[in-house]
Amino acid sequence: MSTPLESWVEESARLTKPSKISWCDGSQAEIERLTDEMLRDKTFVGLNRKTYPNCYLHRSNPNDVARTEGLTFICTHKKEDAGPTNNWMAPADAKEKVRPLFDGCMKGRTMYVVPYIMGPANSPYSKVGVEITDSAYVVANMRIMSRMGKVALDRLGSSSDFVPGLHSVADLNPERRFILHFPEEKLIWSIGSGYGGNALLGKKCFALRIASWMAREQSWMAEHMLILGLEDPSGKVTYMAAAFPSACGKTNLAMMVSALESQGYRVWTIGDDIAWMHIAEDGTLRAINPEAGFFGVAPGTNVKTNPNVMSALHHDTIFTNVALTDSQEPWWEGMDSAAPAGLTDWHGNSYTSGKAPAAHPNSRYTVRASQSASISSRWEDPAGVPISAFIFGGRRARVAPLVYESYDWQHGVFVGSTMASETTAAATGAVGVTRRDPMAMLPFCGYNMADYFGHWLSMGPKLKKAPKIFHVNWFRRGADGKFLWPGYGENVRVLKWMLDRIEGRAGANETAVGFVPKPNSLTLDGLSISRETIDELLRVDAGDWADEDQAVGKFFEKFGSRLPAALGEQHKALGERLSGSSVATR
Ligand code: GTP
Ligand code: SPV
Ligand code: MN
Repeated sequence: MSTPLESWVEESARLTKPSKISWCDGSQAEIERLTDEMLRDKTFVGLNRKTYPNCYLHRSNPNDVARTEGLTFICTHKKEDAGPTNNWMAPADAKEKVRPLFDGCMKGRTMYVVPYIMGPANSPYSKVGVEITDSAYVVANMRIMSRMGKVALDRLGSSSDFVPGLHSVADLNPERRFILHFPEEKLIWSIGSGYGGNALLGKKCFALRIASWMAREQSWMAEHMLILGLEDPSGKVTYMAAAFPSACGKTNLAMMVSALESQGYRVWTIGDDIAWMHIAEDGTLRAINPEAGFFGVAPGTNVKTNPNVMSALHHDTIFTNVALTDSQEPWWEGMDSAAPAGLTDWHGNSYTSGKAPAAHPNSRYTVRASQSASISSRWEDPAGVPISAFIFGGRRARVAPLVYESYDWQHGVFVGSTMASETTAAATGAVGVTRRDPMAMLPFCGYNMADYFGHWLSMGPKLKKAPKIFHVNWFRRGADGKFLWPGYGENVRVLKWMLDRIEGRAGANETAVGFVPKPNSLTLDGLSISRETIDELLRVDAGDWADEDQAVGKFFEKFGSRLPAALGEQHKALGERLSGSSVATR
């Protein structure tokens, strides 16, 4: 008798017709063999062995450098269950359309079977997935990003409790690229891309799209959130989870070197992209990081902005689509002030300054989380860490103040559901366009977003003490077009204000959108920033917010009667506060 996993592997092999099947055990010998093969077939370029031991550069096909949201589908029986913000196909139609593309797609190639655990190997909250792929690069990345190989097979045993994901790079033709999710049967099919979230199926496909569906069924949360611990001078650590859209600062916030370290405030990393959160028996919300590594944005990363990751990247790291110096070291825009002479761009061509960037704007590094000096001693705690605050945030040149606090859980869910952000290079398409991205989950919610809002609303009251909900914006710009706030390690000042609010210490002014800090309640010592700049950062502009209010109304209309009534009421209340028809005090 074969196990459910063996049956699915056999069935997949009959369809894709590989010349060889390789079951990955995650061992050192295995990765060395794969690395040798990838160096030989030029999938990998070896980096400087002295300064970057065990580090490799991968150049992906130039048509395959970011997630492709337009080619990503949620395949449910009823279209309404995918909702107005997702692309939809009926499961039978999707399979009929895409099965022929898988037919024989692995001819002459090796099929790798990659069992993996999302979450610490010994956590009751962790889950097993198995990815079938014909990409050795995917295998190498999955080995860093998840607990991969024997450990996962041991956890699975002969059980059918795993999320299968079938992946092939096929011919990398965007015309024949599909990222399909079947949440009703917990299945993933991905073809035609070898990049990041399209191909590392444990990440966005399983840990967000499929898991968000499971989480709603089972009363937990799967969110596009970093998890950090803020240590105070007494040594007490308060855990916070923050949802910012792709390339909007999660990794950097989670790994920051605190500007207030001399005052005893430090930040510890639990996770940088995804949080799975369950209600524990004591009524707290417990978060685990389902991932084991960071697939982080390279451009803008340097020894000042993120020293922790910069030192982590000096060994056992995969770089994708970065530039290469003449001493075989990785390079990207924002690493240091000027491009060194003799640079090779991400296409592998000699670089000429002033033209296109040397590194792709969505170039990335893949590195084990344990390699960061900022990693929390509790990052693999099987019970998770208790969350005291949620932080929503986006990239907004205007409108959103540096930080504000919601009035209560319901209002906080409204704040999250109305989040907006300027688009980035993390997905294909125009960059810098403001769009609604609720809870940073627009591209990742595996079901109708109206139901997702309802799920959020229902979670707060189930908790003994619901986390406070804040909103931040590190990206507000002044009249000169420059960022007003220094960001990065200085963001700890905002985290400290949140901690002080949680503990009832910090002052705030009530505005129509929420509580903003009294300027003197922010710890600004050691930072040279003018009072005018702080005032501008905290300003709630009536005109901007009137426009915002309208945009929210339009966005909510998409969901029709499926939108939870509480959000309609929150929207109405915001309108009233903005027009001054209700007094500010509550
Ligand atoms: P994904 O991995 O795509 O989900 O992105 P992320 O949310 O983890 O974003 P990340 O921390 O990698 O930051 C993306 C870009 O924003 C990088 O170029 C950073 O340098 C820049 N960035 C991050 N934090 C700040 C900040 O506080 N201020 C400013 N100005 N830029 C920031
Ligand atoms: C994101 O786009 O939010 C990422 C990168 O974290 S990817 O894994 O490509 O989705
Ligand atoms: Mn992300």
